[in-house]
Amino acid sequence: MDLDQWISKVKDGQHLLEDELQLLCEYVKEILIEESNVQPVNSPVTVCGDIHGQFHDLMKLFETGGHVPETNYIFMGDFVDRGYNSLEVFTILLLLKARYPANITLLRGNHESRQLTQDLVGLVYWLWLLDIGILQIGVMCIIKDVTSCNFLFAHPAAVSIVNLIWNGGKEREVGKQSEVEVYGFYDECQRKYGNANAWRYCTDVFDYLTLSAIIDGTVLCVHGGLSPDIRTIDQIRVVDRNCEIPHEGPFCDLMWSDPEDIETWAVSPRGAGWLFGSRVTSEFNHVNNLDLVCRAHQLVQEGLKYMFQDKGLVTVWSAPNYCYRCGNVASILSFNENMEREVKFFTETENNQMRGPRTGVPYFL
Ligand SMILES: [Mn+2]
Repeated sequence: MDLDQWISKVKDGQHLLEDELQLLCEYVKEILIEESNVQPVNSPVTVCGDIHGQFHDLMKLFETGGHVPETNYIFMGDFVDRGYNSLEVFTILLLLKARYPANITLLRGNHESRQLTQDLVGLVYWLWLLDIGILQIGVMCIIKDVTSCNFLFAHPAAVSIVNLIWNGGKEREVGKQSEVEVYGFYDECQRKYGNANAWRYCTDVFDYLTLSAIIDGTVLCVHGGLSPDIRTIDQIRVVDRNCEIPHEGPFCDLMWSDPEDIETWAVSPRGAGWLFGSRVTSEFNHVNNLDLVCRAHQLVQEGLKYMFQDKGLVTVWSAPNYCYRCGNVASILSFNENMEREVKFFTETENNQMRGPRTGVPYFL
Protein backbone atom coordinates (compact mmCIF):
# COMPACT_ATOMS: atom_id res chain seq x y z
CA MET A 1 0.00 0.00 0.00
CA ASP A 2 1.35 3.41 -0.97
CA LEU A 3 -0.70 5.32 1.58
CA ASP A 4 0.64 8.77 0.70
CA GLN A 5 -0.21 8.28 -2.94
CA TRP A 6 -3.67 6.95 -2.09
CA ILE A 7 -4.29 9.93 0.21
CA SER A 8 -3.55 12.44 -2.56
CA LYS A 9 -5.61 10.38 -5.00
CA VAL A 10 -8.68 10.47 -2.75
CA LYS A 11 -8.15 14.15 -1.92
CA ASP A 12 -8.19 14.76 -5.68
CA GLY A 13 -11.65 13.25 -5.87
CA GLN A 14 -10.73 9.82 -7.24
CA HIS A 15 -11.75 6.52 -5.71
CA LEU A 16 -9.48 3.72 -4.66
CA LEU A 17 -9.83 0.58 -6.74
CA GLU A 18 -12.03 -2.05 -5.20
CA ASP A 19 -9.14 -4.29 -4.16
CA GLU A 20 -7.15 -1.31 -2.87
CA LEU A 21 -10.08 -0.44 -0.62
CA GLN A 22 -10.30 -4.04 0.52
CA LEU A 23 -6.61 -4.04 1.43
CA LEU A 24 -6.99 -0.75 3.31
CA CYS A 25 -10.01 -2.01 5.26
CA GLU A 26 -8.22 -5.20 6.30
CA TYR A 27 -5.20 -3.16 7.39
CA VAL A 28 -7.24 -0.69 9.47
CA LYS A 29 -9.18 -3.49 11.16
CA GLU A 30 -5.86 -4.80 12.51
CA ILE A 31 -5.20 -1.39 14.07
CA LEU A 32 -8.72 -0.91 15.44
CA ILE A 33 -8.93 -4.32 17.08
CA GLU A 34 -6.10 -3.27 19.41
CA GLU A 35 -7.99 -0.20 20.65
CA SER A 36 -9.85 -0.08 23.95
CA ASN A 37 -13.60 0.63 24.12
CA VAL A 38 -12.47 3.73 26.01
CA GLN A 39 -9.44 4.63 23.94
CA PRO A 40 -6.98 6.79 25.90
CA VAL A 41 -5.88 9.90 24.01
CA ASN A 42 -3.41 12.55 25.11
CA SER A 43 -3.84 16.29 24.70
CA PRO A 44 -3.40 18.32 22.57
CA VAL A 45 -6.27 17.01 20.46
CA THR A 46 -9.21 18.36 18.47
CA VAL A 47 -12.66 16.82 18.81
CA CYS A 48 -15.08 16.67 15.84
CA GLY A 49 -18.77 15.82 15.50
CA ASP A 50 -20.87 14.41 12.65
CA ILE A 51 -19.52 14.64 9.08
CA HIS A 52 -22.28 12.74 7.20
CA GLY A 53 -20.66 12.37 3.81
CA GLN A 54 -19.81 16.07 3.34
CA PHE A 55 -16.33 15.46 1.94
CA HIS A 56 -15.45 19.02 0.91
CA ASP A 57 -16.57 20.32 4.25
CA LEU A 58 -14.26 17.74 5.86
CA MET A 59 -11.40 19.21 3.82
CA LYS A 60 -12.41 22.62 5.16
CA LEU A 61 -12.41 21.16 8.67
CA PHE A 62 -8.75 20.17 8.19
CA GLU A 63 -7.95 23.65 6.85
CA THR A 64 -9.62 25.11 9.93
CA GLY A 65 -8.13 22.83 12.56
CA GLY A 66 -4.85 21.80 10.93
CA HIS A 67 -3.88 18.71 9.02
CA VAL A 68 -3.03 15.26 10.39
CA PRO A 69 -0.45 14.61 11.88
CA GLU A 70 0.32 18.23 12.89
CA THR A 71 -3.07 18.22 14.60
CA ASN A 72 -4.42 15.16 16.43
CA TYR A 73 -8.11 14.38 16.01
CA ILE A 74 -10.95 12.48 17.57
CA PHE A 75 -13.90 12.01 15.20
CA MET A 76 -17.05 11.10 17.12
CA GLY A 77 -18.79 9.07 14.43
CA ASP A 78 -21.50 9.49 11.77
CA PHE A 79 -19.06 9.69 8.87
CA VAL A 80 -21.55 8.34 6.34
CA ASP A 81 -25.10 8.81 4.99
CA ARG A 82 -27.02 11.92 3.89
CA GLY A 83 -24.19 13.80 2.16
CA TYR A 84 -23.14 12.98 -1.41
CA ASN A 85 -19.66 11.70 -0.54
CA SER A 86 -19.83 9.15 2.25
CA LEU A 87 -17.42 6.89 0.39
CA GLU A 88 -14.78 9.63 0.04
CA VAL A 89 -15.20 10.70 3.67
CA PHE A 90 -14.82 7.20 5.06
CA THR A 91 -11.96 6.34 2.68
CA ILE A 92 -9.88 9.39 3.61
CA LEU A 93 -10.47 8.82 7.34
CA LEU A 94 -9.37 5.18 6.96
CA LEU A 95 -6.30 6.27 5.01
CA LEU A 96 -5.34 8.79 7.68
CA LYS A 97 -5.90 6.15 10.37
CA ALA A 98 -3.68 3.71 8.46
CA ARG A 99 -0.96 6.29 7.84
CA TYR A 100 -1.04 8.06 11.26
CA PRO A 101 -2.73 5.63 13.70
CA ALA A 102 -1.62 7.53 16.82
CA ASN A 103 -2.86 10.89 15.52
CA ILE A 104 -6.46 10.13 14.65
CA THR A 105 -9.11 8.31 16.67
CA LEU A 106 -12.33 7.20 14.99
CA LEU A 107 -15.39 6.49 17.15
CA ARG A 108 -18.48 4.66 16.00
CA GLY A 109 -21.72 6.57 15.43
CA ASN A 110 -25.21 5.20 15.05
CA HIS A 111 -24.86 5.53 11.25
CA GLU A 112 -21.86 3.21 11.20
CA SER A 113 -24.32 0.36 10.88
CA ARG A 114 -25.21 -2.05 8.09
CA GLN A 115 -28.89 -1.59 8.72
CA LEU A 116 -28.96 2.20 8.71
CA THR A 117 -26.72 2.65 5.68
CA GLN A 118 -28.61 0.03 3.70
CA ASP A 119 -32.23 0.61 4.63
CA LEU A 120 -32.25 4.38 4.34
CA VAL A 121 -33.19 4.55 0.70
CA GLY A 122 -35.48 1.53 0.70
CA LEU A 123 -37.51 2.74 3.60
CA VAL A 124 -38.08 6.22 2.27
CA TYR A 125 -39.41 4.64 -0.88
CA TRP A 126 -41.58 2.30 1.12
CA LEU A 127 -43.07 5.15 3.11
CA TRP A 128 -43.69 7.06 -0.09
CA LEU A 129 -45.51 4.11 -1.56
CA LEU A 130 -47.55 3.62 1.58
CA ASP A 131 -48.81 7.12 2.02
CA ILE A 132 -47.18 10.51 2.43
CA GLY A 133 -49.47 11.20 5.36
CA ILE A 134 -47.97 8.58 7.61
CA LEU A 135 -44.60 10.23 7.76
CA GLN A 136 -46.13 13.64 8.28
CA ILE A 137 -48.07 12.37 11.26
CA GLY A 138 -44.82 11.02 12.65
CA VAL A 139 -43.09 14.35 12.28
CA MET A 140 -45.95 16.21 13.90
CA CYS A 141 -45.85 13.79 16.84
CA ILE A 142 -42.16 14.39 17.39
CA ILE A 143 -42.56 18.15 17.24
CA LYS A 144 -45.33 17.99 19.79
CA ASP A 145 -43.12 15.74 21.90
CA VAL A 146 -45.64 12.97 21.84
CA THR A 147 -43.65 9.82 22.36
CA SER A 148 -46.54 7.43 21.99
CA CYS A 149 -45.92 7.28 18.26
CA ASN A 150 -42.89 5.11 18.78
CA PHE A 151 -44.30 2.38 16.58
CA LEU A 152 -43.33 4.50 13.61
CA PHE A 153 -39.77 5.03 14.80
CA ALA A 154 -39.07 1.55 16.05
CA HIS A 155 -37.18 0.90 12.83
CA PRO A 156 -33.77 2.66 12.99
CA ALA A 157 -34.05 3.74 9.37
CA ALA A 158 -37.39 5.37 10.09
CA VAL A 159 -35.77 7.13 13.02
CA SER A 160 -33.08 8.38 10.73
CA ILE A 161 -35.46 9.75 8.13
CA VAL A 162 -37.72 11.43 10.64
CA ASN A 163 -34.63 12.82 12.29
CA LEU A 164 -33.52 14.25 8.95
CA ILE A 165 -36.80 16.06 8.53
CA TRP A 166 -36.97 17.04 12.16
CA ASN A 167 -33.47 18.46 12.26
CA GLY A 168 -33.57 19.99 8.83
CA GLY A 169 -37.17 20.96 8.48
CA LYS A 170 -37.16 24.09 10.57
CA GLU A 171 -37.56 26.40 7.64
CA ARG A 172 -39.92 24.05 5.85
CA GLU A 173 -43.62 23.79 6.27
CA VAL A 174 -44.32 20.49 7.89
CA GLY A 175 -47.22 18.81 6.22
CA LYS A 176 -46.38 19.97 2.73
CA GLN A 177 -44.96 17.65 0.19
CA SER A 178 -41.44 18.64 -0.76
CA GLU A 179 -38.50 17.07 -2.48
CA VAL A 180 -35.69 15.69 -0.37
CA GLU A 181 -32.78 13.75 -1.75
CA VAL A 182 -31.79 11.12 0.73
CA TYR A 183 -28.44 9.49 0.22
CA GLY A 184 -27.53 6.26 1.91
CA PHE A 185 -24.01 4.86 1.95
CA TYR A 186 -25.11 1.57 0.39
CA ASP A 187 -26.75 3.31 -2.53
CA GLU A 188 -23.67 5.48 -3.04
CA CYS A 189 -21.30 2.47 -3.16
CA GLN A 190 -23.60 0.76 -5.65
CA ARG A 191 -23.54 3.83 -7.89
CA LYS A 192 -19.79 4.42 -7.66
CA TYR A 193 -18.51 0.83 -7.89
CA GLY A 194 -21.41 -0.91 -9.60
CA ASN A 195 -21.64 -3.49 -6.82
CA ALA A 196 -21.87 -3.71 -3.04
CA ASN A 197 -18.33 -4.94 -2.31
CA ALA A 198 -17.02 -1.54 -1.19
CA TRP A 199 -19.98 -1.15 1.14
CA ARG A 200 -19.31 -4.63 2.54
CA TYR A 201 -15.60 -3.90 3.20
CA CYS A 202 -16.43 -0.60 4.91
CA THR A 203 -19.29 -1.92 7.04
CA ASP A 204 -17.02 -4.74 8.21
CA VAL A 205 -14.68 -2.01 9.51
CA PHE A 206 -17.64 -0.37 11.34
CA ASP A 207 -17.75 -3.36 13.71
CA TYR A 208 -14.18 -2.66 14.78
CA LEU A 209 -14.59 1.07 15.51
CA THR A 210 -14.25 1.91 19.17
CA LEU A 211 -17.08 3.24 21.32
CA SER A 212 -15.43 6.16 23.10
CA ALA A 213 -12.21 8.01 23.83
CA ILE A 214 -10.93 9.65 26.98
CA ILE A 215 -8.65 12.68 26.80
CA ASP A 216 -6.06 12.90 29.61
CA GLY A 217 -8.47 10.94 31.80
CA THR A 218 -10.80 13.91 32.18
CA VAL A 219 -12.91 14.33 29.01
CA LEU A 220 -15.01 11.47 27.66
CA CYS A 221 -15.92 11.52 23.94
CA VAL A 222 -18.81 9.41 22.66
CA HIS A 223 -21.22 9.72 19.72
CA GLY A 224 -24.62 9.79 21.42
CA GLY A 225 -24.52 9.92 25.18
CA LEU A 226 -25.11 8.13 28.45
CA SER A 227 -26.89 4.90 29.30
CA PRO A 228 -28.84 3.93 32.42
CA ASP A 229 -26.86 0.67 32.25
CA ILE A 230 -23.50 2.46 32.50
CA ARG A 231 -22.53 4.08 35.78
CA THR A 232 -18.77 3.79 35.52
CA ILE A 233 -16.38 4.03 32.60
CA ASP A 234 -15.19 0.50 33.41
CA GLN A 235 -18.63 -0.71 32.36
CA ILE A 236 -17.95 0.67 28.87
CA ARG A 237 -14.62 -1.18 28.80
CA VAL A 238 -16.27 -4.59 29.09
CA VAL A 239 -18.86 -4.14 26.31
CA ASP A 240 -18.39 -6.61 23.45
CA ARG A 241 -18.26 -4.10 20.58
CA ASN A 242 -17.22 -6.22 17.61
CA CYS A 243 -20.72 -6.59 16.17
CA GLU A 244 -23.62 -4.71 14.56
CA ILE A 245 -25.08 -2.03 16.88
CA PRO A 246 -27.71 -3.74 19.06
CA HIS A 247 -31.28 -2.38 19.20
CA GLU A 248 -31.09 -1.80 22.97
CA GLY A 249 -28.72 -1.92 25.91
CA PRO A 250 -25.56 -0.01 26.84
CA PHE A 251 -23.84 -0.20 23.41
CA CYS A 252 -26.99 1.03 21.67
CA ASP A 253 -27.45 3.85 24.20
CA LEU A 254 -23.90 5.17 23.74
CA MET A 255 -24.67 5.52 20.01
CA TRP A 256 -28.22 6.87 20.25
CA SER A 257 -28.91 8.84 23.47
CA ASP A 258 -29.46 12.63 23.67
CA PRO A 259 -29.17 15.14 26.54
CA GLU A 260 -32.39 16.90 27.51
CA ASP A 261 -33.46 19.51 30.07
CA ILE A 262 -34.70 16.94 32.55
CA GLU A 263 -33.31 15.52 35.80
CA THR A 264 -32.83 11.83 35.05
CA TRP A 265 -34.02 9.58 32.19
CA ALA A 266 -36.85 9.69 29.67
CA VAL A 267 -37.89 7.68 26.63
CA SER A 268 -36.24 8.98 23.45
CA PRO A 269 -38.44 9.99 20.50
CA ARG A 270 -35.77 8.42 18.27
CA GLY A 271 -36.97 4.99 19.35
CA ALA A 272 -33.46 4.00 20.44
CA GLY A 273 -31.27 5.20 23.30
CA TRP A 274 -32.55 7.52 26.05
CA LEU A 275 -32.95 11.16 26.89
CA PHE A 276 -30.68 11.86 29.84
CA GLY A 277 -30.77 14.85 32.17
CA SER A 278 -28.64 17.15 34.28
CA ARG A 279 -28.47 15.05 37.45
CA VAL A 280 -27.41 11.79 35.79
CA THR A 281 -24.79 13.68 33.77
CA SER A 282 -23.23 15.45 36.75
CA GLU A 283 -23.30 12.18 38.72
CA PHE A 284 -21.60 10.37 35.86
CA ASN A 285 -18.92 13.05 35.66
CA HIS A 286 -18.44 13.00 39.43
CA VAL A 287 -18.24 9.21 39.77
CA ASN A 288 -15.73 8.98 36.92
CA ASN A 289 -13.68 12.10 37.77
CA LEU A 290 -14.58 13.72 34.45
CA ASP A 291 -14.68 17.43 33.66
CA LEU A 292 -16.76 17.02 30.54
CA VAL A 293 -18.65 14.68 28.23
CA CYS A 294 -18.18 15.55 24.53
CA ARG A 295 -20.74 14.12 22.14
CA ALA A 296 -22.16 14.74 18.65
CA HIS A 297 -25.33 13.21 17.12
CA GLN A 298 -27.58 16.30 17.19
CA LEU A 299 -27.57 19.21 14.77
CA VAL A 300 -26.64 22.45 16.51
CA GLN A 301 -27.40 25.54 14.43
CA GLU A 302 -24.56 27.49 16.09
CA GLY A 303 -22.13 24.53 15.77
CA LEU A 304 -21.52 23.89 19.46
CA LYS A 305 -23.74 23.83 22.52
CA TYR A 306 -23.09 23.27 26.22
CA MET A 307 -25.84 21.65 28.24
CA PHE A 308 -26.89 21.92 31.87
CA GLN A 309 -26.08 24.46 34.56
CA ASP A 310 -22.65 23.00 35.32
CA LYS A 311 -21.82 22.79 31.58
CA GLY A 312 -20.86 19.15 32.11
CA LEU A 313 -21.68 18.17 28.54
CA VAL A 314 -21.11 19.66 25.11
CA THR A 315 -22.49 18.81 21.67
CA VAL A 316 -20.07 19.34 18.78
CA TRP A 317 -21.49 19.39 15.26
CA SER A 318 -19.07 19.39 12.28
CA ALA A 319 -21.29 19.25 9.18
CA PRO A 320 -21.83 22.88 8.01
CA ASN A 321 -25.07 23.58 6.16
CA TYR A 322 -26.13 20.04 6.99
CA CYS A 323 -27.68 18.16 4.05
CA TYR A 324 -26.79 21.25 1.97
CA ARG A 325 -29.85 23.08 3.26
CA CYS A 326 -29.90 23.52 7.07
CA GLY A 327 -27.88 26.75 7.05
CA ASN A 328 -26.00 25.85 10.24
CA VAL A 329 -22.44 26.65 11.26
CA ALA A 330 -20.03 23.80 12.10
CA SER A 331 -17.46 23.59 14.85
CA ILE A 332 -14.54 21.62 16.23
CA LEU A 333 -13.34 21.76 19.83
CA SER A 334 -9.62 21.73 20.52
CA PHE A 335 -7.88 21.02 23.79
CA ASN A 336 -4.29 22.23 24.20
CA GLU A 337 -1.65 20.49 26.36
CA ASN A 338 -3.13 22.21 29.44
CA MET A 339 -6.62 21.06 28.47
CA GLU A 340 -7.65 24.64 27.77
CA ARG A 341 -10.46 24.66 25.25
CA GLU A 342 -10.80 26.58 22.01
CA VAL A 343 -13.79 26.37 19.70
CA LYS A 344 -13.15 26.82 15.99
CA PHE A 345 -16.10 27.51 13.73
CA PHE A 346 -16.35 26.97 9.99
CA THR A 347 -18.99 27.28 7.31
CA GLU A 348 -19.85 25.36 4.16
CA THR A 349 -17.14 25.05 1.52
CA GLU A 350 -17.65 26.79 -1.79
CA ASN A 351 -16.05 23.86 -3.58
CA ASN A 352 -18.96 21.76 -4.72
CA GLN A 353 -17.42 20.00 -7.72
CA MET A 354 -17.91 16.60 -6.13
CA ARG A 355 -21.55 17.06 -5.42
CA GLY A 356 -23.74 14.57 -7.12
CA PRO A 357 -24.00 13.03 -9.60
CA ARG A 358 -27.63 13.27 -8.68
CA THR A 359 -28.49 10.09 -10.47
CA GLY A 360 -30.24 8.44 -7.55
CA VAL A 361 -33.98 8.14 -7.65
CA PRO A 362 -35.43 11.41 -6.35
CA TYR A 363 -37.51 10.79 -3.27
CA PHE A 364 -40.51 12.79 -2.23
CA LEU A 365 -41.28 12.92 1.45
MN1 LIG B 1 -25.91 10.22 15.08
